This record gives sequence, structure tokens and C-alpha cells, in this order.
Amino acid sequence: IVIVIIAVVLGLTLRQNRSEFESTFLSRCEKFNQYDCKKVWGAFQQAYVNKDPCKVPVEAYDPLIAAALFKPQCNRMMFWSKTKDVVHGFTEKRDCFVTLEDTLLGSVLDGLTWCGKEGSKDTFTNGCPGWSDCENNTVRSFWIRASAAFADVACGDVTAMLNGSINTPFNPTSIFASVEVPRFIASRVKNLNVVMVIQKNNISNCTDPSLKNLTQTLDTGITFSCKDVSESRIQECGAKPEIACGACW
Ligand code: AVW
Repeated sequence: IVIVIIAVVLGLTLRQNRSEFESTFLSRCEKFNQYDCKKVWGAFQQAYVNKDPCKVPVEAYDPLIAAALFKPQCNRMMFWSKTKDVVHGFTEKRDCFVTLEDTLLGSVLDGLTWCGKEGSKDTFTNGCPGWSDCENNTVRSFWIRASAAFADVACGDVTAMLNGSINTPFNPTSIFASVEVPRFIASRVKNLNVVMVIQKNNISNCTDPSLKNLTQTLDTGITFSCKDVSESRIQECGAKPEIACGACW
């Protein structure tokens, strides 16, 4: 009897986990009109279900990207690296910029962990490999694929917030440096403007040598600019809608 009870409780917990993930996915998705969320969920699942969670290549998410196309938002696209909180603190309050996490797929999966298992058709949220446990893990491959798709549609003036409180604001191993910047093409992107977020104890700014690598990676024809902006100014601009987007920095 004890074993049966344990089995039932365990079974219910797993089922609940699975449906909880699916309902989070669907309810976040339904905030966006124009998408068939059931279809998007199906395309999402096929990427990792019934697979070893360390053997999900980036391309496994191609059908998902095709099902939930990113719309170009010229002059409003915002990229970031090691500045997630300050960027989203700002974009949450103002309409000036769109980040990956404001798009359908980015907002649906932001903060979530998921994976499949060989021989199972379920989605698990526990026991999934961490970001650097193996290269081709479910979550990491998704963010690389989604970031690539978001960068592919970048156009006009593009903005990126980098962190002035770390040694290498433009880090070659980051998604921004390794996946996004190489996909900006001069025929679509006019200028890349880096906003260097400066806190009290900043150790880098727009003169940082890592930005040299950035300008060297940029497709010829895309101009580059960089502005040191204090974190408090970014917060102020987020809080004051009367400041025009273009006057924030
Ligand atoms: P990031 P990126 N463990 O701030 O340039 C767990 O370094 O790479 O900026 N999660 C991780 C790890 C890790 N070691 N490293 C990265 N992540 C996840 C998409 C985590 O969710 C947007 F369009 C972290 O918050 C940006 O322009 C996120 O990756 C660009 O890619 C970003 O790590 C930011 O990627």
C-alpha cells in the first residue's frame, strides 16, 4: 500500500510538473496575438522530447523558429551581455526597445528549464543538465538558436548594453559576441550603438580594448558608436516617460 501511495504521489507530481510547464508555456504564449500557441508548443516539443538532454543540437529548434517567426523591428532592437537586469528593468517600463525576451519565444521561455528523456514523451523541469554541463543541452541550444534568429532580423540602428563593471565587456564566449554580432549584416544594419552601463565601481568603459575586437568582428559598412551611460541615468529614463527615447543617452 505504501509503495502504491508513493508511486501515485510521484506520478501525480511528475504529471503536475509536466502540465505546469505546458500551461506556463501556453499562458505566456497567449498574451501574444497572431500565433497558434498549440502549434508553437508542438514545434517546441519536437526539438527535445524523447532525446538525451545533452544531445539536442542548435538546429533541433529550426522548426520552432519557423513556427514563431521573429518580426524585424528596425531601430528598436536591443541586445545585451551581462546586463540582463538593467536592460529588462528599462524595457519593462518603456517602449523604446525590444529585446529577445520581449518576443514570443524569448518571453515564453525566459527563466525556464526544460528537457526530455530518451524513451519518454514527457517534458521534465527537474534533473535537466545545467548551462555548461554539456555543449548540446536543451536550454543552451534553444537560446543560441533564438539569439541567432533575433540577430538575423536586426536592422537599422541596433543598440547593445554591455557591462562596464567587468573586465571584458565584449567577451568572445558570450552569445552576443559569438552568435549575434557575426550575424549583423551591412545591408540591413546601419549602426551598432553600444551603451556601456557604468556603475560606481566601474572598471571598463567605451575605451576598453575588448571593443576593438567588436569593431573588427563587425561587417564592413556597419558603423560603430559607444556611449558610457550611468546605471542611474538608465533607471531614470525608465521611470520618466516624458524623456524621449532618443534623449535617454
Ligand atoms: P550573458 P550573452 N549558466 O549575460 O551575451 C546559466 O552572459 O551570453 O550574455 N545560464 C547562462 C550562462 C551560464 N553559465 N551563461 C549564459 N546564460 C544564459 C540573448 C542566462 O540565461 C540576448 F539577445 C543568461 O541570463 C542577448 O543579446 C543569458 O544566457 C544575448 O543573448 C545571457 O548571458 C545575451 O547573451
